[in-house]
Amino acid sequence: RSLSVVGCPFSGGQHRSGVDIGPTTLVERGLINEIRTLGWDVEFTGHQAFAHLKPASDPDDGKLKNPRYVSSVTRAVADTVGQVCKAGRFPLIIGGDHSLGIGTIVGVMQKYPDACVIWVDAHADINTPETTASGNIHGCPLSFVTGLANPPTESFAWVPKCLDFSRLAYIGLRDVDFHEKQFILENNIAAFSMHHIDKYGIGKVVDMALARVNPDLSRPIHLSFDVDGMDPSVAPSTGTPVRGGLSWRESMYICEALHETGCLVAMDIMEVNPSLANTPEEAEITISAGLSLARCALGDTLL
Ligand code: DIR
Ligand code: MN
Ligand code: MN
Ligand code: MN
Repeated sequence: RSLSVVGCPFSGGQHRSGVDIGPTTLVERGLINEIRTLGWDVEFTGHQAFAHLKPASDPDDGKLKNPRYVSSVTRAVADTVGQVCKAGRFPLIIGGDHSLGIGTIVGVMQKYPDACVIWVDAHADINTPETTASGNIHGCPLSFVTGLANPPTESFAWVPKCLDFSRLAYIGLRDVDFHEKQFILENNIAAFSMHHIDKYGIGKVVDMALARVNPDLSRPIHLSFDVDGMDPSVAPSTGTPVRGGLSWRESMYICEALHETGCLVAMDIMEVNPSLANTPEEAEITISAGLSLARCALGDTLL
């Protein structure tokens, strides 16, 4: 069991600075050792360097903000993640904002073209360049990789359509834009909101999500975890917190249950932004949450 930590200090997919110190902080707080303790052979050779990819000028592409920078960075991340997967290693990608999901999904699909994606998030992140109200690309990655917007725009012409709607499941949704709801319904995407978690409990919801996208556990699983899927009481230091989210245990349960399938091949931990904390305790609990999500997905057991 070998794993590479891919640290992605990047904030260009949204407007709040500081999410780029998420990965550096997680590593400073002991991420690498915690994973080694679980028995993994961990490779970490420093965070990805993106500064040289930043263009001198990056005017909006339609509504999209920082299009060239986000495109170059996510393309580089796709290459790195693809190489890690092809080397038979598990990529643990730590962000950074969720536009990085473009790169992580494209990279994972290079090695595992039939993988399914479990997207844990308060948001659906499936706006197109036309429907985005914010212009922030972290609200768009799933429209790019599913081909809903294909090609997304000139600046993202390199992005392949690599994820079928039938292989995508959401857990934790509670702040979904009007057009995103239409896309989810029209394309019959498996979507489990907080309402479903209240109604059925998290155990049943994970089972139902897997029944939709991986019924006989024959497909590899890529878990993309946006920490704003968690309730702000347990993950407050993030750019777009939304009330009424996953509890600490519900969040950890998702990771444990996906680990138990034996199908997990990649994981993203995104949108940790320690600089947005109002108090040191807020940063502390959010970082602890990120570390704990990683441990639970990588085989830490309660007993
Ligand atoms: C909103 C917010 N749907 C947008 N998305 C966020 O900007 O497209 N995603 N915050 O994480
Ligand atoms: Mn997200
Ligand atoms: Mn989100
Ligand atoms: Mn949204």
